[in-house]
Amino acid sequence: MAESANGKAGDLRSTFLRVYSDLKSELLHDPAFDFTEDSREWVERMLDYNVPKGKLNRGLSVVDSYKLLKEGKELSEEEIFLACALGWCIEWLQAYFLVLDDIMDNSHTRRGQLCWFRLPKVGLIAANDGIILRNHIFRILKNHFKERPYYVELMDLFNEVEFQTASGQMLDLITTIEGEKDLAKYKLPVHRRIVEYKTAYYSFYLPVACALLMSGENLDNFVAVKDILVQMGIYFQVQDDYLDCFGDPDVIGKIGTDIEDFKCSWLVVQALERADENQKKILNENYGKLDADCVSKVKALYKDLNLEAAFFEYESKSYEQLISAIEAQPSVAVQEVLKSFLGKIYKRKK
Ligand code: GPP
Ligand code: MG
Ligand code: MG
Ligand code: MG
Repeated sequence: MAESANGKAGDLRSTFLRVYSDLKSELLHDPAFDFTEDSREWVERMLDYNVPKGKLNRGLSVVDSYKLLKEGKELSEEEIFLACALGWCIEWLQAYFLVLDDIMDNSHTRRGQLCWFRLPKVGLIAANDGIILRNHIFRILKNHFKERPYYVELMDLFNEVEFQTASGQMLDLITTIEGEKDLAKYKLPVHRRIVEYKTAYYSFYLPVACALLMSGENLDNFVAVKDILVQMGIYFQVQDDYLDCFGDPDVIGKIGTDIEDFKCSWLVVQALERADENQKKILNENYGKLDADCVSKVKALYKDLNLEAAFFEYESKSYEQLISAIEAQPSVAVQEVLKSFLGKIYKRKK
């Protein structure tokens, strides 16, 4: 296993997927619970549906980052397994967030299939499945990291990041409360705060922080790295907001709901900055309505205001700023970790 995973990217992916099967099998035979046949089948189906179907960027980044921090040294089979297991903990965290986020956002599809809660047999059982997914993270950590010197740090990291994400999600949700909807609140700093917390910490800081802990580093010494990763996470969520409206659902695997949901999306913030009084009126009348005609009017306005061009400009500017911040980092290995991460998301279409 070590040989192939030290080699090409395709091999790493298959190694990573093998570790998924190992972890799943352990969880399905967890001695802390006396599984019935039905419950074991439920969990297996729920995991296969929700955990390994994404791009796996976050999870694979733990392994990539760990390798780069080891500066070309061959990794042992055990190190590869552990880095993959930590990567999977992040994929489990992501599955947990997405299962619940899709209920909260009233979404229809995710990763090219119906949202889990939309399956007739599932419904609100999905809420408990989210809790199970969350608990699996700590089962995996306990099974594989309990004897490691960084075990407590690792648990603390997952807890802190989960708290930040749930708090960001709260900000995202409370801006859309029925009866209090007010587009005048939607300014760039409000958007920035939401996306920093709901996306950046778990998607960008967490994978690198996991790799750093595994390498024996103290996270307190990486505040500047954290700051760059948070900036990258904000850029990533702006892309997500853009793709929600302008992406191809067949490519991104989900149908956007931000307009219907009255979300404080980067696009609506930009539209409000550029709109004249008449265009503001169109937004006020049509944004946040569960009606295809209203959604079309908002999308037509986004086109009139040339938000696609505004996004491309934001994208190049963010890229340049990130590259110069990365190149100011003293460690070349750290620079490589950050550049590899940025390379995976720059100009993404999904
Ligand atoms: C992305 O928001 C943020 C999350 C998935 C975090 C959810 C956090 C919870 C505590 C449930 P989004 O709604 O824009 O994502 P997407 O476009 O993928 O639905
Ligand atoms: Mg959401
Ligand atoms: Mg969502
Ligand atoms: Mg989105």
